[in-house]
Amino acid sequence: MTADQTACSAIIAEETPDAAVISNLGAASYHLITAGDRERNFYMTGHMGGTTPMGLGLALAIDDPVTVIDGDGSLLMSLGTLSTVAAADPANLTIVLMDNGVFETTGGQPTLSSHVDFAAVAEDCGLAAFHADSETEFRAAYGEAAAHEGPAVVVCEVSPDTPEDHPPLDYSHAYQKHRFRSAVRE
Ligand SMILES: Cc1ncc(C[n+]2csc(CCOP(=O)(O)OP(=O)(O)O)c2C)c(N)n1
Ligand SMILES: [Mg+2]
Repeated sequence: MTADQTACSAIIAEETPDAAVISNLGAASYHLITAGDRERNFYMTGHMGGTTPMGLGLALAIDDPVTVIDGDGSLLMSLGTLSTVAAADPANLTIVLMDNGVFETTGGQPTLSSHVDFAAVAEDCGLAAFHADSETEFRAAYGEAAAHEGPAVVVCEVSPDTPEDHPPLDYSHAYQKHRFRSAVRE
């Protein structure tokens, strides 16, 4: 079974309305904006492997909850970040890994995600880890992860979608940076 990524993105805003949410480039951002644009959303653009590191930096800088929505291909590019997150131990950071098994944004080429047990890797790094493969499971797992007293990872199995089904982001980088920075400083 797999969860609907747009529905899970909406659940994040419902369960943690105050959270600053940083979404991976491409599909994760398209799903998040389809679920509902918020000033506290930051849509990563351009590079893979930087979403969780950026979330870690933000979580260390602010007291509000911070949620990262990462992709399997992108997290595999910076898997060591999980050990850095565990060492830094920010209680306000939740990492959601939307695992669709492919590089959805660039056309669905397979990643090596089926070779990796992300929850086990996170736990080996010292993080709490949860798993979900339906919207109902995701709501429960995300709620537990966000309430957890240390950083936590939620691995959510989702079906690949077609990026063309989602509207493109219509923001300049500069606009987005200023909007997000103002929102998290309030
Ligand atoms: C360093 C780097 N390599 C390749 C790309 C091209 N690229 C953009 S998104 C993407 C796929 C990302 O896959 P994943 O993290 O699994 O997210 P999904 O698209 O499946 O949501 C690729 C290969 C890039 N932007 N940066
Ligand atoms: Mg993927």
